[in-house]
Amino acid sequence: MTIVIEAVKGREILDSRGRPTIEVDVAISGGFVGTASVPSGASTSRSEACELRDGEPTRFFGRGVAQAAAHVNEIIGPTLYGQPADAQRTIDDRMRELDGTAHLGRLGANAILGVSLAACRAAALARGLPLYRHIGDLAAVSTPLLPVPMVNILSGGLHAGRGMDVQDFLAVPLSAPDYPTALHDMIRVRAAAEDLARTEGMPTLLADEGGLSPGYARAEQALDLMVRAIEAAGFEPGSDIAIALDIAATSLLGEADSYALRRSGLALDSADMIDLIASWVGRYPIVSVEDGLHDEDWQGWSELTQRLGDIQVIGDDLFATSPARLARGVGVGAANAVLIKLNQNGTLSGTLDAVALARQHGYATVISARSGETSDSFMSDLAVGTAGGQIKIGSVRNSERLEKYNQLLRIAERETIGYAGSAVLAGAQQRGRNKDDRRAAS
Ligand code: 2PG
Ligand code: MG
Repeated sequence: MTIVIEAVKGREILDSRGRPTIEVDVAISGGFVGTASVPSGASTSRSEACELRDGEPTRFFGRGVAQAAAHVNEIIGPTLYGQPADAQRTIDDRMRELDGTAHLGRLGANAILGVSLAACRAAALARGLPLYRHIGDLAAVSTPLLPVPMVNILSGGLHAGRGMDVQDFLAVPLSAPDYPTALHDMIRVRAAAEDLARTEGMPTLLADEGGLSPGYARAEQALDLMVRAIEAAGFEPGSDIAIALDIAATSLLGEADSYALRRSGLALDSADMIDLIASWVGRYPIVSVEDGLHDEDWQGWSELTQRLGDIQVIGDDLFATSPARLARGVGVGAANAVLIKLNQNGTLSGTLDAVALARQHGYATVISARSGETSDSFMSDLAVGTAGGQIKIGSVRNSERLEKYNQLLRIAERETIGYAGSAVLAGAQQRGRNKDDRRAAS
């Protein structure tokens, strides 16, 4: 039976920061309706797909998306009526053609992504399959996998009023044997960090992704707190639970390509930044560093990747979930892992292409939320269906985050689905070998 698109409806809703975003319903034959909504970042790459905002100062401070919603209703919808709903790539290609710009700025990547995801969900319903299974078919991945969650504990940067220079300090479960245990471990670390912050007179108010924002001037203070929280929760730092950083260096750019770490009073060039990051990695149990340098510092990225050796080096703003940028990175040895954000790319098919390319070149993938989110848990199914390996949702607070963690719990009830485990982190195997060598030498 052919299932075809019968109606497409776009609307303006509000996200977790109270800012407008797009929600779309796609109705298909058989009475199935898929609904999806679109996230929005604060620390954005200069290369990500274009989020269309009205710029009308009297509505939502210029952040309205009424125009993007109108594009869904008046241009994209009518073009797709009668098209097969399960032909995801054809739908996505048709929308790219219709837009006609490289970054989807005419119709808006927010409009296009909303339709792309809602159509996918409607097709999954029509096929009677869980969303992750349908996504697995689209991605040609036959064995779904539950991802390792890297969980936000402390925030600074654009997620917390620049209270700290580094944007996010995250915990990574290494020893948990399954997803529910990993999530429970993260809850324990988050609670311990909050207890320590309270006891030490730090604020316990929440940053944009539900983490704490202690506002330390120096990253080392935050790293110390992370280590103490891991210990206070009863874990061995570096063996049971490790640390990941998202430095979000593009948003630190000061004058003449220097990095302005204003809270710590430093102005650094690329080589100094690499030294600073390497010094943190040498002193703390850090297993993953994201966006240590800005999104056009390709030369610096190759050096950073070599220098950090056996840990995970993630490109977020650098790659902007663009297969072309990822291919360039592979060519010059920039990073060994890629952050995957649906709205940086603009369509589901384009996002799946980025995941496939990463896999082909041995880059690890981390499926990621944005700092502005909705209750849509599509990304959880994306992570499982593509066997993405790792997921970054934010902290274990606030419904827009918890809905995504909870969706993974629901999926985890199906015992046929395995758990990725910490071996999926880039560099993990090399780290293991180095440890064995050290043991043998002593
Ligand atoms: C990031 C994301 C999520 P934002 O930098 O990785 O933490 O933040 O959505 O603000 O780009
Ligand atoms: Mg990032």
